[in-house]
Amino acid sequence: VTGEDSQALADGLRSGDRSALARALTLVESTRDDDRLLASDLLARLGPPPGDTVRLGVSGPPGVGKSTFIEALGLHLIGRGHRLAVLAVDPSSRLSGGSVLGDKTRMEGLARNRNAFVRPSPTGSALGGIARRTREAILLVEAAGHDIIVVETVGVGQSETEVAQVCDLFLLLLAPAAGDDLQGIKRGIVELADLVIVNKADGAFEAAARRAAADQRSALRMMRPRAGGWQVPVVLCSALHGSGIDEVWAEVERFVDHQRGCEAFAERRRRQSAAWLWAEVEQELLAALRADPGTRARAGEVGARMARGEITPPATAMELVRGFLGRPDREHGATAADSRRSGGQKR
Ligand SMILES: Nc1nc2c(ncn2[C@@H]2O[C@H](COP(=O)(O)OP(=O)(O)O)[C@@H](O)[C@H]2O)c(=O)[nH]1
Ligand SMILES: [Mg+2]
Repeated sequence: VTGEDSQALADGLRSGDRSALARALTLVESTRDDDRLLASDLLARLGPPPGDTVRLGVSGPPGVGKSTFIEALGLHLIGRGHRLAVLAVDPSSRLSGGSVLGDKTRMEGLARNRNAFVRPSPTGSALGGIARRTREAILLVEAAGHDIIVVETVGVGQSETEVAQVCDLFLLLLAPAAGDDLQGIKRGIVELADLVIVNKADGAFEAAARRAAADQRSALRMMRPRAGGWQVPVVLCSALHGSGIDEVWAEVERFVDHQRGCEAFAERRRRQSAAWLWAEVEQELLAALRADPGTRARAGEVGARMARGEITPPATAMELVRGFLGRPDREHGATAADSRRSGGQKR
């Protein structure tokens, strides 16, 4: 694996070669050490990301119509001259064998369109979590000239918080179920939303959808406003019939203008970069620690004593890390801060 390979890949994807983009995405999804190195080299060769892209996170309970909505919104945007990339995030796909097929059939129009690129979630575990792969994938599709990035999650918990960390705007899709109930979506997830959409506002569901939207509006008024005083709007749409899609996009544009106007847009990306940096530091440190023979040996030695309760995992962890950093501190009660005060010399 060489630098020329990653340069060729970078050139290929920047020139719009779809197979180069697909290969690059496979590379950032890989957890192999040599692939990680090449991926990091490739990302470095892409240069700074274009500043005028919009990254949308789309979330909501399974079956609410996310894929149908993304298809409708995506085709609408392509009609307006945009280039779209859809990245699916599905932490369950490893177990279920993937929702890949379902998604592809609901996004047929996009899958066939040359101004769109649809990437189903990879199977297999993602080292470093969803956020890491998704952040890298976003940079790749942006370098390939896509200006609107949609990240779809399955909407079952942890993935929402991770997706909210990588997008400019977090869009929550709800649909009226029997009895106007909004499918028990967690309050914590509603609090992440910058825009709430009540889908399936059509046919037999329409009246229920209107009531659900009104309920959401009053619930949202009770929550504290978002960055820069943004009041989260609630929009009705029918992804199936394509109604309300214009209104949704108008609200997205209003949000982006609002956030750019008060610097919140750039600030959010800055915070996300900082969070990414520390997540990477964590990964690197942990990988180095786990690979360190001395640390492994010491961890093995203390196993039996830990099992007997003679020493605790937290104290042992501290000792292992200090040992790894080359400043074992055997004094009882000493902290990392103490050893910094004493000059932090290797003892
Ligand atoms: N009536 C109605 N059905 C919809 C609408 N949007 C999606 N559906 C249906 O809801 C089901 C789940 O849609 P899908 O997009 O796969 O949901 P996802 O799991 O959230 O991605 C499918 O049968 C869709 O045809 C809508 O606006 N109105
Ligand atoms: Mg879906």
